Amino acid sequence: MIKAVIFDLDGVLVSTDVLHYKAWKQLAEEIGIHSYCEADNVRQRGVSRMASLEVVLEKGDKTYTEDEKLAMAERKNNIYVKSLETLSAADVLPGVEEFIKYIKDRGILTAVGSASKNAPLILEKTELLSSMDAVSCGLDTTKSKPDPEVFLVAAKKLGVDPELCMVVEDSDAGIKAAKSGGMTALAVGAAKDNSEADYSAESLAEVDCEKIFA
Ligand code: B16
Ligand code: MG
Repeated sequence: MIKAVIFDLDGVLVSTDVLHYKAWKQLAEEIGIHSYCEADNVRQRGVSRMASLEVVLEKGDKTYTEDEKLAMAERKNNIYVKSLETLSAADVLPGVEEFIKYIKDRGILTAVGSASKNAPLILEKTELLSSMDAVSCGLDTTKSKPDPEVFLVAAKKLGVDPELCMVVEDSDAGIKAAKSGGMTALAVGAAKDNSEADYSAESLAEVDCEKIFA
């Protein structure tokens, strides 16, 4: 029986991956790395900001100090946050509103479990914040997915046992995190073919809710 659903943010509720990509691309160009491309961005999905920076730096041949890396991550974040200015409820992915209504009508609790330190800002701008009973994000955690920390913090904030939580994820690292945290996993989008997931669908609009919650 599922008592709570914990949603990943980027790629599940809203598609900010293109904005992340554009900001990393701008930073890469600024530091003379011209080969960073969209295929590299796929490896940054669900991964922390500093780990994402390493994906960019791998494409160059220079080594940097920790302080230089922190400054680059901050620069990228400033570009990214600026691009979030125009984000609105219109950017919420198809099926999200209906899925949240379906589970809330059945008394199921909702939370977000996202690696992003910008999750509260994104939830506010997309008007999803009021639909969530708890938010667990990069500000609450020290370990990145596939570590289950971000989802375990969400379950704790909700007061629900991990075994009674279902995670919705679009990254393989996130599915691994959900399973190692003892949770049910619903894979969508890029992770839909992940064999570790208990359920899968193209997007939240395509989920067979009766099968999962009946
Ligand atoms: P920030 P998710 C993740 O969001 C993104 O997929 C990933 O590309 C990004 O590096 C990470 O958040 C950290 O984001 O720099 O805003 O703290 O999929 O876990 O919701
Ligand atoms: Mg994601």
